Amino acid sequence: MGKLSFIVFVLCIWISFKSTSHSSNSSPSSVNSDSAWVFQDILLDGEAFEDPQASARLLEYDFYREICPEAEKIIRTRVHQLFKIKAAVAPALVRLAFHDCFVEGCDGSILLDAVQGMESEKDSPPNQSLKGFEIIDMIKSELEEVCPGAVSCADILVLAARESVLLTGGPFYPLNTGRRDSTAAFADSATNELPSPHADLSETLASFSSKGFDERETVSLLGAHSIGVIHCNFFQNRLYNFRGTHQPDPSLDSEALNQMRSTCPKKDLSASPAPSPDFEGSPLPTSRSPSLYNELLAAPPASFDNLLLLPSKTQKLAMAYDGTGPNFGTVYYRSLLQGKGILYADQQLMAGEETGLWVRAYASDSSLYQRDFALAMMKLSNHNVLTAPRGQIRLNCSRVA
Ligand SMILES: *[C@@H]1O[C@H](CO)[C@@H](O)[C@H](O)[C@H]1NC(C)=O
Ligand SMILES: CC(=O)N[C@H]1CO[C@H](CO)[C@@H](O)[C@@H]1O
Repeated sequence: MGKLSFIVFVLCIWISFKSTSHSSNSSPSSVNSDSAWVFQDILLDGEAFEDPQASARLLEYDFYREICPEAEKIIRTRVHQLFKIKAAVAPALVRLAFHDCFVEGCDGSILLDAVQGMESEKDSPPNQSLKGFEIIDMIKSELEEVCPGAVSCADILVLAARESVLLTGGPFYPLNTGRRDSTAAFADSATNELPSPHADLSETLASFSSKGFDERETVSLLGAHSIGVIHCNFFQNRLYNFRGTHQPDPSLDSEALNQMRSTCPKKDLSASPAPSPDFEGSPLPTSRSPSLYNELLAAPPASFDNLLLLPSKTQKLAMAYDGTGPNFGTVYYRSLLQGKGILYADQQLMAGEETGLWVRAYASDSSLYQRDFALAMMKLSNHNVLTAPRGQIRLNCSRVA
């Protein structure tokens, strides 16, 4: 099955190259000159930029083959090593890439620190619990030693996320490279556009559709919740006081309710701040506390069983779908079928006819899910990318060069 999916991907890429050469009306013998033509077309035709996937045609297969041939291997090796020490790096990196690509495209803007005159996406409420910045920084430093100024932070991020998906049992998907880094961050967009864990189905669909994802793709992308943990803050209201009713969410299965209540005891709501809207759940309740990298260095090697649960302090205050390995995806969709979705936004997928159909399909057909998830991740990773001469290659992912 893996082989078949791979062939499908290679076909997709081949088709996209083919359509590229048709649209540019130039000789199909040279991909490079085709790209140059397409590039001109796009520059001349401003409307092309309204298609968030248009610039992705300017990415190339193995873009770094000459300027930094070891780049992809270094990224892969580092992610594998860190994952062995602490598997929580995988969901952290997938989530980081999602947050980057969803807001203004995959341009590394999420990685920028705030400076005078520019707020950081990191500091927008949905980013409060993001982790993994240190990992990207570490990989970047290594790449800077090997081939200075060559590899973009945006590419490092999507490639690291791909390795993470693969390591947790998800599919491989091919990625072209050549993304460039933004020279600005988009804190307002990050606050307003990221989907919320409390969103109902129509809000979730509207949010994904504004980025060009249809219902099928939305359902498959949400399957990323298979991995990682979700802090109680993000669903506490469903357990005790759903929409001000002082009752639990009626769509929640009673067995799941009891289990979730014992993990997340009732707390004095007046004392706690409203949870920040964060679609991807939260590995940690507070802001950028101890760096994940430092935690990694301090942590003993994790076994595959406990590796998803992040720092012990918060272990008891979070739930997970435990969908790694062969369970990637299917456990998540099966739990939705049983009314055991952790986030309201997850469970809402059962509230729509078409989305419910895809939940059912993915729950029973893991290879269909792997294929759809791979295609959706490719699309996400190509969303609104920056290619030369736009953007830049940062030397330090945390600041504009
Ligand atoms: C990258 O930039 C940030 C913010 O300016 C700084 O704190 C950090 O030390 C820099 N990292 C390296 C490796 O120079
Ligand atoms: C990880 C990170 O930078 N978190 C920040 C998110 O935004 C809040 C403010 O909205 C900051 O206080 C956090 O430090």
